[in-house]
Amino acid sequence: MATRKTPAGAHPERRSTPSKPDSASATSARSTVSGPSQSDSSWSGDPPTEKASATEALVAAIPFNTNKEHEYGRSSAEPRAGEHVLPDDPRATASTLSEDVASRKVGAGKPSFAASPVDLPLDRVRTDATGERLTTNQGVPVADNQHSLKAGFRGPALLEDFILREKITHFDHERIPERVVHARGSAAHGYFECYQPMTRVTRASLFATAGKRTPVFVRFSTVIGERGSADTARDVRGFAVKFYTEEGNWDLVGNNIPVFFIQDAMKFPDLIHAAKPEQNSQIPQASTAHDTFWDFASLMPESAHMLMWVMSDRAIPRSYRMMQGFGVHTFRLVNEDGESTFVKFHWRPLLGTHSLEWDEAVKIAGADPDYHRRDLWEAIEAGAFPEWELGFQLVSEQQAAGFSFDVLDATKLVPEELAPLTPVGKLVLNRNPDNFFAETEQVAFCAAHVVPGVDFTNDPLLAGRLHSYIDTQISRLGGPNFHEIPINSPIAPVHNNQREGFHRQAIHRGRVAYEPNSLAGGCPFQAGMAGFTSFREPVHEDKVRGSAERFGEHYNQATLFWRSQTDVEKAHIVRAFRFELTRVQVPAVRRRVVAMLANVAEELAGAVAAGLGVDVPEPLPRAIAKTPKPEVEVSRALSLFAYPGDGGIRTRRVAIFVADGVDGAGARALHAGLAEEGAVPRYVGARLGQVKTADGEPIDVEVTFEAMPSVLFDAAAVPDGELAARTLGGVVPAVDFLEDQYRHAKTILACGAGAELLASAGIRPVLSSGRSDPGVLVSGPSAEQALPDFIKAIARHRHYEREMELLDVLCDPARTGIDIGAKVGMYTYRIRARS
Ligand code: HDE
Repeated sequence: MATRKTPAGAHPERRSTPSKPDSASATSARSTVSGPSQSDSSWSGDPPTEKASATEALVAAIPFNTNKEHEYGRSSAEPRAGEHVLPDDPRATASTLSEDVASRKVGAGKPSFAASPVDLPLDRVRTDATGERLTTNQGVPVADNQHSLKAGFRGPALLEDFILREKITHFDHERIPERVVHARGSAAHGYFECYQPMTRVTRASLFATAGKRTPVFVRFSTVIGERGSADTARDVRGFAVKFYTEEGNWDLVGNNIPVFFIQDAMKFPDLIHAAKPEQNSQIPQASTAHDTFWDFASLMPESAHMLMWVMSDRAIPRSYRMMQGFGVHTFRLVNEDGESTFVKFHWRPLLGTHSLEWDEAVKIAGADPDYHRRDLWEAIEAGAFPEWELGFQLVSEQQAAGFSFDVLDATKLVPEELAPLTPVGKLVLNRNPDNFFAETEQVAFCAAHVVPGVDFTNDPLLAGRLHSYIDTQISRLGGPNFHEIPINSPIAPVHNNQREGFHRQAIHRGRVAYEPNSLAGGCPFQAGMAGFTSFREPVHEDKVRGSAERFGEHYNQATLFWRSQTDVEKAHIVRAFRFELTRVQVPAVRRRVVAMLANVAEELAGAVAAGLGVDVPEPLPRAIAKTPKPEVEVSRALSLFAYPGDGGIRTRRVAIFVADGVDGAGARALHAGLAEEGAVPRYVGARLGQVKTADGEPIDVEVTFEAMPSVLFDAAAVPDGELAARTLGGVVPAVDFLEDQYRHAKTILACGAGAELLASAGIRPVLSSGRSDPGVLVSGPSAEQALPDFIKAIARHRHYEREMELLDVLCDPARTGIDIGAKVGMYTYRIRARS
């Protein structure tokens, strides 16, 4: 390796010594909460392992700050160059392992140390400081980054110190306003691949040919919480996709719930003011469980349908990767002939739709507030790229006119029984951002960003959004040129006569900035029919403020949603309403909500009322006299269990309990077998360090029961080993861990003597009905033999029989007439392992 010339007294440039990738670093990129303390066992590596290993080597190469002793006294006036080491493997200093996933938006993607600017928007602005010296923003090398300029060692600091002032000034202005809604979010790059030409219905270029790939940037978010709030709050999730198409950017700015609270943009500021922390106290953070929200919601009965979704487990997803996305509004697709079809956009995750338990979500908010952010990041780093399928629900204008509801009303969905989904392509997220601020924070989505072939409808909620998004970026991103921020800039060329404004990047050549012109040969010229043309919808009515009659029916689809839920989902909805309304302080508000629910379903209102200690009041009066008969009574697609996914256990986190005396071969077999299936196994113990196994080969504990409690795992295994089981039986966090695994309906395996630990936690492999619990596996001592059944059980995600003790309810969403109130009442007792 060539060594750079270094000034006298400075450190010669060094390179970190590569170390053999080891088991210690093997899972660190896949589960970033903790890593083991030892790194001396052998392991055949893979990219995440190698990156972790290279990072370890780089850090170990600088064991302490060798400059510190030169920063005081006379010698400090002649600063030494900072000690620095070049990584042996460039991935050690890379932001993300997924950097080497190339894409048209992000370029070749390799961490580039040679300055080779390319035209593509993001690679052009990527910088990497590996091996570089520190400079000011003007590129002036900084000799000393420790001290301000002073008149004498003990003298006053000097105003002349432009280096200090530049550094502090920049720091003072680091923050920008957070998004007024959807402030908390996480994002990733990827691509959309078209399955089949959809030219019959749209001229949009991304749907033109099978196999065509369009780069995307996708941001997921919660709505109400601030930028630093916990990921697992009960809330709607944003699902915003920016397609960088050849004909400009298309932003499909959707949610994980297919309907919305309100019908008209006029009410959006009211809705958000009611849901955000209250005006006087700024309490509560990231929660709708307070007076102002429910006061507003119960005075706005059109919110009933959305409230059902938000009180369901949809609002506490297990992962961004395991939730659906919806465009919510009815849009139009327009083909080459100018013909239009109504469309609803649906994203379906390949991993299926899965959610957390409420008690789990609450505990995760403390154990790992970045739970969803970390989950997305880790999956992409590990190469387990999340995927969704895009489906079109196509409806003709004539068909829509015959529906009992109005497709322009965003509080209504189109049941799949009326219009099935046509799969049109897949979305794959395969690269993490390099820099959160530059990409995830500065990305600016806008519901008005459409491309030729996609158009709007007269949905009055959508109309307000077409204005709002650009407007809000102007204050959030500091001016009208936010489209030039690299993450926002299209890969399609941009030419127009818009000029100047804060932070202009483009240097427009020539003297002409108007059209028509002849001095620039008429350029840029309007595209005519090749450009975006609005669908020629005839409009001939009075100018009014008001709504169509069909908008006045508020409950049919809330009832449809309720009826389409399984018993366990219904019980969770009831619990959520009870929780939220218990937090409401004004009894009259609670009563009004129950009166609203009385219009949705009697059993729902009854069960909620019982939890609040009130009788069910008279139902709220309806806004329209005659309720239209709905076309569909039950829609299977509305149950969370309708899409269990592909049945794999990829990226599922599994705890393997270890302590001295554990069956080492069994623990290792579980670790290896689960990793092979793409799961993320971790050795969990009472402290970091090694445990002595029964076969003498030690195991490195990767994380402790306290650092990563049960709620951060999808399943747990206790290998054989009498001494280990006895020891762990006395470790309170280990016993608590198993109790929570049980309580949250997760899979638990105990091999051989490991069953003793289950007994310490009061866990039995049978349900109280006497049937065996499919999620509690008690096997013989051989972990290897137990592994296949363990994997199958984890793939079921949860074993809700434990809650409901009704095996068949999951298969029979049409079931009705069950006394949910009684079930919910019993829930607390039944689910406890020790009862
Ligand atoms: Fe938004 N919404 N919204 N919204 N919305 C914003 O735009 C707004 C609505 C959605 O990851 C803001 O850039 C109005 C429905 C997502 O950056 C703002 C109305 C749906 C995101 C705004 C709605 C959404 C936003 C705040 C009613 C589902 C996050 C910052 C008329 C279809 C995008 C920003 C990201 C963000 C306004 C209703 C989805 C203020 C006025 C319905 C996913 O412009």
